[in-house]
Amino acid sequence: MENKHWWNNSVVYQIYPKSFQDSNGDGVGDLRGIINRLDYLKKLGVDIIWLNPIYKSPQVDNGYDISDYQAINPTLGNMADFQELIDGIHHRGMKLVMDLVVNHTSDQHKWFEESRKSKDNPYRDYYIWRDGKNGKEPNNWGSYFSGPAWKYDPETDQYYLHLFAPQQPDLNWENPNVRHSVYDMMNWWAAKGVDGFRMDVINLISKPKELTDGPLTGDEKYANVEKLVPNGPRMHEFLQEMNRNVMSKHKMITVGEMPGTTPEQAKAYANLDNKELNMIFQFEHMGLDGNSNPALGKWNDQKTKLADLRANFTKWQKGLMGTAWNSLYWNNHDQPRVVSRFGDDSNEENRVKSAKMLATMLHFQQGTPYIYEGEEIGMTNVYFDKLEDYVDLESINAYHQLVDDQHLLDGKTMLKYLSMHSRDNARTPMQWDDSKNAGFSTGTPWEKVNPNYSTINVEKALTDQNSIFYYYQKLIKLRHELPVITNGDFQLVAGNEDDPAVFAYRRQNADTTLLVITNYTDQTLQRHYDVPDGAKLLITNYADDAGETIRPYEAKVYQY
Ligand code: TEU
Repeated sequence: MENKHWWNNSVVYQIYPKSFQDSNGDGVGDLRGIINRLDYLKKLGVDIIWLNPIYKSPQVDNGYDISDYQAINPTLGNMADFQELIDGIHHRGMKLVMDLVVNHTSDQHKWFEESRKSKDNPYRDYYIWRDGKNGKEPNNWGSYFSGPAWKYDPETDQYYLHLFAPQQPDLNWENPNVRHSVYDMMNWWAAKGVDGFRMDVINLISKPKELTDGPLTGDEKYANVEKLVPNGPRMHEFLQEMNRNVMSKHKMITVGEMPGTTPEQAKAYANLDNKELNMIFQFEHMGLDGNSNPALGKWNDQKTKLADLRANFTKWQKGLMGTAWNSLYWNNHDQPRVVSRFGDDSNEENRVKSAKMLATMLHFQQGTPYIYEGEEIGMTNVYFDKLEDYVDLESINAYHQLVDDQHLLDGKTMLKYLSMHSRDNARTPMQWDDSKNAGFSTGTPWEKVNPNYSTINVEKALTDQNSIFYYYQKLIKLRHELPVITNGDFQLVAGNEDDPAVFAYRRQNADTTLLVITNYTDQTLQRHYDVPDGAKLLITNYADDAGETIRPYEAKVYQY
């Protein structure tokens, strides 16, 4: 089967620019730093680079609060640097995807500065303003970052909606001027050569018709907007309009970030008919750990069970097969590091083995894999043990709400949960070598470097043929070479449904079968799988094949 789109067998590499490479010693990564590392990414073999937001921003939420969509944040560089970056990417045969953050802007965006001035300002309706109710917020919604989702603005005696921080007011997508301003801006970037967009919380842009109170469960103080807002009534209309105005005019790749989305919904958003988006980021496999009290949100210390992970991956693989397209990811700038969360970073051998095993489990599925910076060398969570080390507003706010305000957790427990789930785990600087600050910066890094950089770094990975880096390089190469990874059917191996330790599946097209076997545990196991004579061992994280003995964190793939 021919690939339908240019990106069908591509692999994406995600860069968090603030943490990737600082070139001028100010402690913050920048565009020139990325330019200087393009050959490294080329060596890894990725096809597409996705940059987290690089636009002008007060940095309340590290660039997800944009004050000018058509300017580069000065700490990262300028438009000339950007041009050099995109040219450098294209010159190496790679593509560039930008972050598109249009559910909200910064409160310092000129639209909002106008909007808040008066009720009859032409920009008033760019945002969502409501009167208070009995001297309180218009409804009981909570923001993603703790506290209420409304902020009172004395200037006009009304509240505005902010699903994230108060400095991130939500845009009013009901207003056609908002929509067309966004489309114009997207076309402006496309004209600069941008090859696609990763759309931040795009399934939140269409709000429910009535902004009414939501139910409170357990100890919740505010209603959970994740249950109320995603996938609103005009979502498909807006995305189709965006597609007609922007995507249909360019050779683009789009991925919508969509918390709270099921395979059924994904089929409409990322249908192969290409009327809306190419694929979405869904979150189901990110929420399989968790706890029974909804008020604690994502904060817990549970490890995801293989049975849940397998059931979920299988559901998505089968659910979208032939009708829509999956994105495949283990982590990103909002999630803990994959090897710490799903694997085993307790010792060097298990870290390397489990990182490769998890990469195998994911990269042989159908969809587009995303590799988050540092994943390819097995970077781990940083495990800060003091609140003062945390930088991320989500983590700090959650601590204050759950410990100081609601007294639902003691400080020690919350620190443990933060050390496992805080977004800061993903945001510590990229570990390039064992020199000062891991070679990230000659200045003081904006976020502390993980102290394990002397053992885990790029320089070391590149000198070791058995490193995680070369394993990822091979996985990427296999995806480019073997159509079955892109177009093959997905089947769980018979009897694997109930296996608590091993995930085994087949991918199959008319001429090739792959049998993927991954041990999620540190135990040595015995398993029988039918492997035809003459099957070739395509890739493995051990030096040899022990047949029916499956060793700790072993991964192996047969081709026949
Ligand atoms: O994240 C959206 C989102 O759903 C997050 O709240 C996510 O669930 C949380 O970070 C997990 O802990 C996007 C961006 O990826 C994130 O960095 C931004 O802070 C957020 O949108 C607001 O723009």
